[in-house]
Amino acid sequence: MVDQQSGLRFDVITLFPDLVWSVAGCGVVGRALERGLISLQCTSPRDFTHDVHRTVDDRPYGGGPGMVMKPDALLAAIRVVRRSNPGPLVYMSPQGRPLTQVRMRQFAQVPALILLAGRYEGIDERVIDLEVNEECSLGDYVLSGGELAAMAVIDGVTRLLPGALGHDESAVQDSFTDGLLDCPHYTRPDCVEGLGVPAVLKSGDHAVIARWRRKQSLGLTWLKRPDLLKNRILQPVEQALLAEFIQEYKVLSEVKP
Ligand code: 9WO
Repeated sequence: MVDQQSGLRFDVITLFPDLVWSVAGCGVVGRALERGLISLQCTSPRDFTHDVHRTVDDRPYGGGPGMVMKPDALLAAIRVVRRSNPGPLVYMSPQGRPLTQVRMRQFAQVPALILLAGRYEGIDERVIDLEVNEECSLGDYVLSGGELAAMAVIDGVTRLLPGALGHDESAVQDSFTDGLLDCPHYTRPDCVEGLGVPAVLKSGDHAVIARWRRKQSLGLTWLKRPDLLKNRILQPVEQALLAEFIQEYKVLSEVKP
């Protein structure tokens, strides 16, 4: 049973548990594990094989290059994990629905998740039919396996859990909490190879600073990720800030080119 005290329970089904653990030991996820905010278990389908070679892959029906993850050991591993993890099984693959910060926030609300990391050219489709609750993608590119994608989910979800970040870190003001890109950040020294810090950030006027940051977020989203603004209705205040940014940007690009 899921221990309520042990926080969000992650199970990763993977042929490379060492890879998962090597990533999980570091940073925010490592600390969350130490503090019991999350728990993590890895299960390898290889431990559910019965032949001497511990075979987990086989040639694809229909021919062609590459191998496919065999369904038998994989299904056995999934069913053992399901006995102690009641969460949805998420298969990480480029065929999945693109992950978003909204989905990360939803995952952070569930008590348990099972992440399936494939290898080779993929898993037998019938495992998807029988056991996969959701297929998720990080983006339109192919990795050599789903482990790093599974770790991206664990990382993105863990940092949203209450108490996962230190006082100085903040999950509230990041990129995408608001559907916009983050504003630029600066720290000491005041001058780096001739480049200074926007004066407003040294003004001490928190209202003016907040306004500048909002304007930068809107403006940089307009410049770098206009797709994010497409399906979004800007408040009148935001409209005005973006208009200001665009005006300044046009003036700058007239003197600069
Ligand atoms: C290989 C491949 C080759 C040519 C055209 C399409 C292709 N897709 C794949 C493929 O999906 N390989 C996978 C390797 C099988 C499942 C696990 N692997 C994986 C997962 N690679 N990349 C991911 C992944 C997961 C989530 N978000 C981005 C990438």
